[in-house]
Amino acid sequence: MNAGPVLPDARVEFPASGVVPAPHVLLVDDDTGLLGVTRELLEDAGYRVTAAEDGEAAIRELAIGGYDLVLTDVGLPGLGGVDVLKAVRARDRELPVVFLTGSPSLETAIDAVQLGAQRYLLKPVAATELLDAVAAAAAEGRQRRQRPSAADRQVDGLEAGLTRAFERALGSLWIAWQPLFRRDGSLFAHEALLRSREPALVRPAQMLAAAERLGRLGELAARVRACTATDDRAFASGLVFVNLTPADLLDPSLLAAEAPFVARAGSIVLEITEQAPLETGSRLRERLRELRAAGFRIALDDLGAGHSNLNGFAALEPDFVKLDMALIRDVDCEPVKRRLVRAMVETCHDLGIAVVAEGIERPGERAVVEELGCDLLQGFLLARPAAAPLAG
Ligand code: G
Ligand code: MN
Repeated sequence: MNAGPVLPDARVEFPASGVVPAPHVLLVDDDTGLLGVTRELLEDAGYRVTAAEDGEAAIRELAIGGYDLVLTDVGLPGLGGVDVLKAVRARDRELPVVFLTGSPSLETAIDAVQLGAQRYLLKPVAATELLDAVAAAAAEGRQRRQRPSAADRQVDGLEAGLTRAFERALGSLWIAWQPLFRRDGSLFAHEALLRSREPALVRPAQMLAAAERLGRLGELAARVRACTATDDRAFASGLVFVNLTPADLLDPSLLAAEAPFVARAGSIVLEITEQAPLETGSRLRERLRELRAAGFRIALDDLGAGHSNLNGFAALEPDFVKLDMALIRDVDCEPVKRRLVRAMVETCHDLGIAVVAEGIERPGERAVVEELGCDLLQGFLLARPAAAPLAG
């Protein structure tokens, strides 16, 4: 560690303090003579410098933080420059590090490159070369800091991938139609069910989750309504049930005069599911009045599912109640479910509400819901959702 840097005659100019502070350099060298000369060189060039005489002192300084650049000798006693670089990288992926060595080895050079050291300088180094390397590393570091971090970029990348998948799903959206039958077996209506051809978001729940994450639930719902309302086939054979969230219910575009959905209102039943608590104030009452005036009918969906409660009965005053498939499943074998369905049907009929039994899969379930007075039947046993609605 002989010849120190030759003093330069040019100064690096930094903006006046108060705007951008001068870069703060952590300078690490066990050769105190060289440390002093280099420090003076950097300070004269406008840098703030803190000196450390060994790796341990350097790591303590790094823990305190506030550095813009590290300039370190490689051959330190004890912890070496590579250890200092590892300590830097453990806390900061972007902090620039410049290595200085009197005895270069392939091993430390490889470590330095792998750990992202910006420069590898050989002693003796000319003052201008040192200052150029430090200035370039500081500028690079500043630039990297202004770019989003690796983690931010990763999140942005996932978000962009999700956006692309969601848009492909919207573009390939289609409606599956599942019939609802009267007890005598005649066709009464179809439920419109969201589907897409995008492999990453095939399940409707995945598509809804993506829309929620991207803040595009309203857009998705509007697309479902448009696709539903423009398919004449289902309307030719009866009513059409469409799923809405409580938020969709308040969406102004639902009643937009030019929407094909509104033109069909007299044939549409809005199924409201209580995944999110229903707002029960005057705003909802007023909205329901408007929707009914336009011709829509209202169904309370998924009654008896874990997330629903009985609040919707009073808040919506529905025309239809759909008993959730959780309640229908094994209703022929579970006396408690049978009692619950009986009580629900009785209450609904008292209030003039028609009851739909959803998710019927077995003949035993069908027999019991019919016996208990359910008015309408839906489920895989009767018909699976399909690309084409049944003809009336
Ligand atoms: O929450 P909602 O009731 O709108 O859910 C309808 C969903 O239930 C649709 O995705 C439809 O495919 C599904 N479904 C309809 N009938 C049955 C059934 O008999 N069994 C099961 N497991 N799912 C059904
Ligand atoms: Mn439904």
